[in-house]
Amino acid sequence: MSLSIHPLIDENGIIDWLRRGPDPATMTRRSFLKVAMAASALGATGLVSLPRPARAFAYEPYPRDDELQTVVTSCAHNCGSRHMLVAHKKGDVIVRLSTDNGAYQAGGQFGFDTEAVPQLRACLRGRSYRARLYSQERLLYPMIRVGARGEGKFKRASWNEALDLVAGKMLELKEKYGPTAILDQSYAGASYGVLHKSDQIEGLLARFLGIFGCRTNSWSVPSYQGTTFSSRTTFGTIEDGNEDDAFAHSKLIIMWGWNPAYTFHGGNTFYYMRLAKQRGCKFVLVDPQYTDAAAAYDAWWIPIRPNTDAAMLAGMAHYIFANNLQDQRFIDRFCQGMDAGTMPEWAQDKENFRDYIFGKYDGTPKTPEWAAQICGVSAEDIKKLADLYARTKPAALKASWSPGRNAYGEQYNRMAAAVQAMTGNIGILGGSAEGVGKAFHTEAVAYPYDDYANVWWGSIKSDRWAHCVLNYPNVKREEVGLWPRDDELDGKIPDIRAIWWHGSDWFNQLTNINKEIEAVKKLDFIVCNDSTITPSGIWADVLFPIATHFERHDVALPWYKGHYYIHRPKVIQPLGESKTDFQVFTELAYRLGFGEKYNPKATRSYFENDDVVDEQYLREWWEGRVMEHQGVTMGWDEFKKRGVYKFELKEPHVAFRAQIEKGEPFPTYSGKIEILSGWLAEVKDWTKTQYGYEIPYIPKWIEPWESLNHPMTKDYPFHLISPHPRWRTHSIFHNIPWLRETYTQEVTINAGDAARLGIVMGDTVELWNDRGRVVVPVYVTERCMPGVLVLHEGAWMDLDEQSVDRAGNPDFLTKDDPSPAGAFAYNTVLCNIKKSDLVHRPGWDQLATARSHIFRRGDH
Ligand SMILES: Nc1nc2c(c(=O)[nH]1)N[C@H]1C(S)=C(S)[C@@H](COP(=O)(O)OP(=O)(O)OC[C@H]3O[C@@H](n4cnc5c(=O)[nH]c(N)nc54)[C@H](O)[C@@H]3O)O[C@H]1N2
Ligand SMILES: Nc1nc2c(c(=O)[nH]1)N[C@H]1C(S)=C(S)[C@@H](COP(=O)(O)OP(=O)(O)OC[C@H]3O[C@@H](n4cnc5c(=O)[nH]c(N)nc54)[C@H](O)[C@@H]3O)O[C@H]1N2
Ligand code: SF4
Ligand SMILES: [Mo]
Repeated sequence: MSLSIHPLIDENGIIDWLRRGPDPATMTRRSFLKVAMAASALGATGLVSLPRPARAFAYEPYPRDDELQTVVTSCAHNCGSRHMLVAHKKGDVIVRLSTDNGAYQAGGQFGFDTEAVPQLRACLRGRSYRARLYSQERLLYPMIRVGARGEGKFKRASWNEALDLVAGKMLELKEKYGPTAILDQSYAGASYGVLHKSDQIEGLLARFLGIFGCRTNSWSVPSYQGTTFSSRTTFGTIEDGNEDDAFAHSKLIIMWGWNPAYTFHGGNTFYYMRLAKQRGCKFVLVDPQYTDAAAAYDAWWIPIRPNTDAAMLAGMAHYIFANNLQDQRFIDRFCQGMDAGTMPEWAQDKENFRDYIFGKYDGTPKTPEWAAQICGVSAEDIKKLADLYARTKPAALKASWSPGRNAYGEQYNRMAAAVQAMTGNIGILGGSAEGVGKAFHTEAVAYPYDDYANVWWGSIKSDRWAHCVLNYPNVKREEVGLWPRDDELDGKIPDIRAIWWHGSDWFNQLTNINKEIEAVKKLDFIVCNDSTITPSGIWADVLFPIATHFERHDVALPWYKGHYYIHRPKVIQPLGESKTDFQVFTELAYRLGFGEKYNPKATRSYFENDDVVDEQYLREWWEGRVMEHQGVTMGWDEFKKRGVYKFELKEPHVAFRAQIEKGEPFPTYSGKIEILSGWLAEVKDWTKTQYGYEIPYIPKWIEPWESLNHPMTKDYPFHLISPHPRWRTHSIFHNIPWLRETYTQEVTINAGDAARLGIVMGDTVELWNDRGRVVVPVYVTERCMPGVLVLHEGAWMDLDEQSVDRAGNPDFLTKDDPSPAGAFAYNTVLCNIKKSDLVHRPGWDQLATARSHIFRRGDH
């Protein structure tokens, strides 16, 4: 069997991605083998042949290391980190993957691994990458939909046919519906390379559609829009992060909605936190669930009702002020609006934070007792934590993004920043101002990034696209978070007729999928660029097969934290007929008449050979930016030989060190940490801003639209949160059998709640609310607080005839209502749960089996 013929294709050249065989849940081993044999027999008959056969196949006889060639590269993707992968290949086949061993960097040798220059060792996802590279779900040639949209039936097409179809449709859509007809849903699937970049702002698609003249932009970021809003407003920048190694110097680390054992934020976070532990650091976790990170560091767990964090932080602020534990010198020097003494001249009639906390304006002092009623944390614990934090120096309150993925997420992050500032833990080693937490500044773009980049004619909150499509033209600008313009298009609701997915599986990953399904039916055209079929791709009209980062030339960037670059050569030739996104957009640009403008270093032959041009872009970037701006003396050729460049910093990078130590201004309007925000205080008409709704100019507690304190708990008594999975990068890796063997998509419930509902470990349950219904196995534990359910994001949706999702994707239950600062309210969800007879399927990519839960069943 060879990948030159897709093993799942039928005699008419049609792949039916969704109907690949019997249900694994009901399949015996015997019937499974029969299906597997039938599938390989079909592949072997060779009904369709390719012009250029792809010779790669993963399971050739296993060669020894001395027969293999070693190539340094890295993972890509939006996974929370960036580690080295070392490909060991024979001919054009990767037969093994390993990782950093200290020997690849300049001056390093095998085993080299220091606090200043640690190894970049891959996690289990990275190490299983070969299974993704050579998976059955790889797209090997362009495909055009043949069945109904979403039915999953596609037919193979030639590149010429597919490109012509797309170029023709683009012209037609722009002509008929104007410059907002195509919605750009490019996202971070490939953001962390410098050349082959997918991204809402710096990405290849944004510039392509921008030059073409038809693009609606999606401006809000699922990860942390509330948090970015807070960081920009309070500190004037999202670069409020320390590098990982700074954690090793903390005496107290408060993991606030942060589980670095699962959800990576940086490449070596765990290592540095362990060093802190060894040096006597105390750990606290504020989270509805007792996480593995808390277990690893023996943290004091404070279970909190989801989305009530801003209230608890306000209660802490009250305790600190009331006991005069604040760092008043720091406040007086660096803060605006923390108290009456730090109010600027122009704001004498405005509220200040301290008086808000003491209840001067609304008659409600935000005491620990007041907070306790809201968060379910005792007043004693709130005081104890506030006392510990205020008296321990240096202390890192790491306010992660998840609690900010909430209806008023920006208030949580602004409140956390106020508490970080009042204790003087900003700009000092071992403290923390995070927030977004972006740390070391890398040079991030190697392709033309100019006046044409990120041009748009309409720009909306990303989670409001379905609302926009379904209600067009009767939509108010604030409902979709329309970004203001200074031309005649201002206020014009985009007439969205098409979507383009590039580096995103957004149909599976945004909120309220059932509403998206309604909206997608109204669209004229959908294109998906991806290297595998995805749950989004199933709904596309055209699938462009994209070469993975093993099959193209690039340089990898760290993810928010990390100070290094990893070379990513073309390790193997692209599988099947796949091309890079840059090749696809360049060729389309030629067909639409702006090829040279789009890719100025290329000629049209780029579609056949990208090597020379990509090398030119990368060399120019290295020599002109990295060497020029970052003091690197290693040349491009030497970097390529090594595969990695690690910066060695004189001291750990700490955000705002210069502001605190040297008195440089913060990059805000006032030059101070803006607890009272000057620009927020000035807004007159919120509907004319992209936010649409009022945002208070000091941090405040605002009740979210769904929570355990809401009357809706009568029908939906559980608060669902959906953190990020350890075993996947969102939806990526969901189809990897090796990883599936280690976990199952399951919902976590408190043991007391489960007992009350007659649910035991391993039962199949259904979760539902007004928006949708999903089926999953259940995990029963004392480690989750009562009233809370935990279901990880990213499972590949798998609908039955009644629109029930058998795979357990939480985004059938999440809500797409507009949150003022643009936060995605993924964690603001009420639902109910019961034992179910419905079938759970780990996913329609059913070769991947998930069996681990079977062995954990309560009755075994
Ligand atoms: N319920 C719930 N839902 C959530 C979240 C949550 O907390 N709860 N979190 C949200 C967050 S923070 C995020 S960031 C989103 C992530 O949402 P997505 O970005 O949609 O998620 P991924 O699964 O990473 O999908 C990226 C896709 O890009 C593809 N890709 C990778 N490299 C390339 C490339 O070079 N070219 C092309 N064309 N494609 C490529 C991958 O194959 C993959 O299909 O999910 C969000 N969804
Ligand atoms: N393994 C892995 N790592 C990843 C990713 C991935 O997909 N897989 N994705 C990356 C991306 S794109 C992002 S955006 C980041 C996300 O990073 P985070 O936002 O930090 O991560 P989450 O996993 O959503 O949530 C972390 C913790 O917050 C808790 N939590 C949820 N809601 C609340 C709440 O209301 N209050 C409190 N106090 N705690 C709450 C959860 O129980 C969980 O333990 O992770 C990155 N890292
Ligand atoms: S954390 Fe990310 S970059 Fe690192 S090995 Fe895992 S998937 Fe790859
Ligand atoms: Mo994210």
